[in-house]
Amino acid sequence: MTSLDDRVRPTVTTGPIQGSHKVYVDGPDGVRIPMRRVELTNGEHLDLYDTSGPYTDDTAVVDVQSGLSKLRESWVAERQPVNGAVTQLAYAKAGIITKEMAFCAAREGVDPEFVRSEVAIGRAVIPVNRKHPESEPAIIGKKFLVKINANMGNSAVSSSIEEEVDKMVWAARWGADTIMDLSTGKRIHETREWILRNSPVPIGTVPMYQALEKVGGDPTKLNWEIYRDTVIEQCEQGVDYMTVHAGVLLRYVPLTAKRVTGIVSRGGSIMAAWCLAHHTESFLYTHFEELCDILREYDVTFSLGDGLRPGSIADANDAAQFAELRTLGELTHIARAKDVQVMIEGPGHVPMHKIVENVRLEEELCGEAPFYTLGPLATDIAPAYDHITSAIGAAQIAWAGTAMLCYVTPKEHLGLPNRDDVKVGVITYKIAAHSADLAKGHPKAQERDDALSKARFEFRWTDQFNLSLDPDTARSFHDETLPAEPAKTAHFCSMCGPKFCSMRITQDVRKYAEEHNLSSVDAIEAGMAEMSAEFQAHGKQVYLPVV
Ligand code: MP5
Repeated sequence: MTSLDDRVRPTVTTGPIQGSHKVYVDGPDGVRIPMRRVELTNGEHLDLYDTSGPYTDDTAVVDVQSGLSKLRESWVAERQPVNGAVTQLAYAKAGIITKEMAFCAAREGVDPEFVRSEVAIGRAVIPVNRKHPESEPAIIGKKFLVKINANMGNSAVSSSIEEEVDKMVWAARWGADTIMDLSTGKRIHETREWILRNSPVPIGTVPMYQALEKVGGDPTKLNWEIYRDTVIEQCEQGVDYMTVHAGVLLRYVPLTAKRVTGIVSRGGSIMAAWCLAHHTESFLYTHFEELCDILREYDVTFSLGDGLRPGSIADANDAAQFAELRTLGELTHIARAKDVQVMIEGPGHVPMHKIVENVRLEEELCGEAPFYTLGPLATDIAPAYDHITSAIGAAQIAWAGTAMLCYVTPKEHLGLPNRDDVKVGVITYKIAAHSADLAKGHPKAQERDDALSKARFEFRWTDQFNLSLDPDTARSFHDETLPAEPAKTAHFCSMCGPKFCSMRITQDVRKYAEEHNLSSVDAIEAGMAEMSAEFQAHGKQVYLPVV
């Protein structure tokens, strides 16, 4: 029996990304790791990290009405609690390598013991609610590949369950490592159920949004009991991590009074309104230990929200932002002592010269808990291009040690993203994350760049497309001007034409060197000497008469 309403009929994209197919590689402890294999025309292949789930497996039967198969069901059922807890953190502290840890290790190409030790000290998290057995575990921490999150969810103005399920599958297809369902409109519970039962990646939420809906949208009517019951409801459904804005304290609210953009976090502004209306400390803060006890039962990870993040360049790194960060640090240590996994959310809008300070402070105050930032946007002047303004900041903050980047789509500040915006956001953030992996010297990151560059230099156009983050768009751009099949092996494209292709000219130089048994430098010199002799032979004239 499925819990999904059969009147809802989503259609999702299935089948492999062009030029690749799903393979499963054997990992430690009997786990099988899904990978995306790109077959190259020179007989080689490259296996890529794959977040897309069974949807890209040609042999899998996809039925969204019944949901994905429950990969982790037996893993969860087989194990006993340690010290009364069932969290990855508790197991890691006890020296136990779980199947989830083994799975993450194989995905990242590292030793399982390394995964365990990073989780044990809280520098990495594996967000895996026991009640979300469909998900394929992923590890978030600065010693691992930089991850990206894609936000979705409806609003009171726009979207349906069908659209949100489609966007979820679509985002995972293009590389989203986690997805947040930030629905604030109608049918929040049902939308989330559909997403959870069909998502191959961990799902995050902000429970406050649904709690607010339960009290008719009036923040002053909220209370701990309604919030707590909403959290339990979402834990039961299988949400893997939850944003909790527990660092917005009553005394911090006045610190935002002179800001250019005030409080831009939805959760943050709701809590500030509640604290002011009741002139009482936030119930998220005063009940934090109880909240830990709930999350611990399910192994739900905290994503401690940055309710006071800067929403403009002018407000970056101000007193309100850093006061909250200090409180998030205090809460991190409380949660960890209770064996609950923790990530810390970060900004926002920050100019480039103020980015690194954010990471250093977060690491110091929050004991290196994985940092999870929203961009940041490096400038405020480009609405409609904020996937780019934010990817500039995201690449830098990831390089400095941020573990997960929350994407920003071209619709940011303007409207709810559609399917096309979701893809642009995901690809843009894969660029930022991968650039940081390269700069951090992740051992396997450069393999893909090298394979693509080699294909480019050797005019293996199809391989160049297939190795790219977005093969469909790369191919269609090329084919816009040179659609014929022979152009797929031609030694030029329409950018420069046949005579001006630098790569072809370089190849000619190399060929010349080989034929004349010379090194490249010798070949250039020999070639110049040959040209010089020709020049002399023609009477040293720069311009020769046309014959
Ligand atoms: C939110 C968000 C919700 N947009 N992105 C992440 C990574 N977490 C949470 O935002 P808000 O505005 O703080 O409620």
